[in-house]
Amino acid sequence: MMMKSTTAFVQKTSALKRSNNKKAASTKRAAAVRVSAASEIGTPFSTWVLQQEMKDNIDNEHAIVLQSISVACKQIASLVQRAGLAGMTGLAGDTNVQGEDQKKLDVISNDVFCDTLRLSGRTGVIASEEEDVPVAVEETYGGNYVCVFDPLDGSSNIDAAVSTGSIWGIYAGDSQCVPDFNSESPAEVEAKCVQNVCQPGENLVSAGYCMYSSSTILVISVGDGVYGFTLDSAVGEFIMTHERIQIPKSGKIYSFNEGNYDMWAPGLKKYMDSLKTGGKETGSKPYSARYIGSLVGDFHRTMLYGGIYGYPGDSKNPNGKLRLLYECAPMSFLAEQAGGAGSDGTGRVLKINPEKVHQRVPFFTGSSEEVAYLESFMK
Ligand code: FBP
Repeated sequence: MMMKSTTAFVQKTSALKRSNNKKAASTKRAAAVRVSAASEIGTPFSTWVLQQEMKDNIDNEHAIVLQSISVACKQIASLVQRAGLAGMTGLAGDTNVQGEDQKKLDVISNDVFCDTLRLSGRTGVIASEEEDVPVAVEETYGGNYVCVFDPLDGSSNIDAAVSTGSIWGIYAGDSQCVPDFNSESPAEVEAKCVQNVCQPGENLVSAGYCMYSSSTILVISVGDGVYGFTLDSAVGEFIMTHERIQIPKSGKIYSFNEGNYDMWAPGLKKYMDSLKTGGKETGSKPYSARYIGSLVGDFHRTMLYGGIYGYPGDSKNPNGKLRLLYECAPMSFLAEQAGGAGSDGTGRVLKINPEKVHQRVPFFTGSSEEVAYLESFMK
């Protein structure tokens, strides 16, 4: 009897234990599901874009423009990867409006971006680093979004297969300023296009870049945090790998072309010298220098590791080298959305009102404390 009741008791408790374990396991699974539901890592880009629309961060027209840009980036990623194999390295034989020798891939990437944006039917005006003037899109079915872009940044690195990238910014079109092809002269249409694109960065409704490197990574913000998507070539889709990126508040990495040091202003030279003795914590370990020579590559590393990237003005180029509209403003939008900063040395780049489409500005971006420290030498 005793035995029987003990066995029964043991069986009962182990059954109880089993069911408790089962319950515990299912609670854990439920928790895991909840966690995975909370974390968006693994979300395909196209799904994320639809989710932004459901959150009213963007409208359907804007969603279509973003999807189109992701397609253009996939095409450029494949072109860049095959450049050496397909004879697409070297010069195209022309110069762009900046007087720079165009690389073959500069021209091809520009065509890819222009065609994809035009055929999306949702852009009204597009402006590119490789186009002299902004172009009014005739195939617009709606949306009138304005897209400014650098189709292939860091072109000096292409032939060496070092990181390059595409950069873009999107503005809402100026409804008072829609070009009318029927009644307006080409000059009037062009003037309206320039007015549409020459908007301060704080008017941006979204911005992003795509880095072509050991991985192809698309980084974007629609004004509600910064997200990163890595191209999974097996499925041909960008998959979320970086969620709500936050730039570390400070970081001991600087990224400047110090070859221009002698042409810099005394304040900037003093700043650069201070980094070699620990910067704001004098006597601490010196900053490390990292410079790929491609804004997208240097910016992406700065987003993840912290530190500062800078392209100052100097005695030869008082406004530096980088273009406000399609390099500095989009990157400043992303930096600020990630808790960092984008400055011209004295104030926010996003506040600057562009006077010309290809206007250059001195540019400093990265960790908020590092940019503030630099600015303290520039005022
Ligand atoms: P483009 O390649 O689009 O003209 O961009 C300018 C750029 O290549 C940046 O990507 C880079 O940070 C910088 O110029 C490098 O300039 P430098 O060779 O003078 O250091």
